[in-house]
Amino acid sequence: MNFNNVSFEAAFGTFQQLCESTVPEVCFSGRSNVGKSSIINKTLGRKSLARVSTKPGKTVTVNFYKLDGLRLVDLPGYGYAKVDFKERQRWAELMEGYFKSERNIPLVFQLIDARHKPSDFDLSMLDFLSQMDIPYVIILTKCDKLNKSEFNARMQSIYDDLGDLATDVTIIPTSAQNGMGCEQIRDIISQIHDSIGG
Ligand SMILES: Nc1nc2c(ncn2[C@@H]2O[C@H](COP(=O)(O)OP(=O)(O)O)[C@@H](O)[C@H]2O)c(=O)[nH]1
Ligand SMILES: [Mg+2]
Repeated sequence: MNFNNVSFEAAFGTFQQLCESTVPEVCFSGRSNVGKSSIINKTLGRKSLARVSTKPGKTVTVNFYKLDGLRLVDLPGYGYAKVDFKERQRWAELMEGYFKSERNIPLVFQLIDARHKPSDFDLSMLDFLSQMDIPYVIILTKCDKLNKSEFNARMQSIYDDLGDLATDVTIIPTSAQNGMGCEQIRDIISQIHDSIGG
């Protein structure tokens, strides 16, 4: 698979605007500021394909990237405290609309900040994905911010924290700063690419 064959395709602010699901869509989901755009950039070896936010919670859009016969989807972040009710409503409609419109979604990468236990939002997102029967892989972000003992402790407790939601689920510790875990993310995307005969 050719990871250089990537480009921005489109951004959508409402569910009604979403373009058709013509190719398999591999999603990146997680709360605002967790590091979705950063890990997409690092995984693809692009400095600024996906916009890294300086102000969290600003972009409530679904962003599509074309990648060699697949689509990568940067989903809008959730759970940012300062976003008002209307924006939350818009977020919920966009996400519901996205996931419930018969799209071809072979996998969701669910991002969780490695420095903290999964939030209630993270858990309900995983619960939603399991109920929808959408396969997911968990990406722990910003591992460079942990020292060795903090990192080990987090890796020890993450399966307990997630309980049933982590059964048979791959968990990848990553860093968009030093590239940790990005090769494993590329491998998973490659496998999906190969399985569709692209
Ligand atoms: N140290 C460190 N900072 C990160 C990492 N990933 C993201 N960040 C920072 O976290 C902030 C939010 O990142 P962004 O990718 O925009 O998050 P998004 O809202 O989930 O797309 C930015 O300031 C990034 O530079 C990482 O792996 N390590
Ligand atoms: Mg982003």
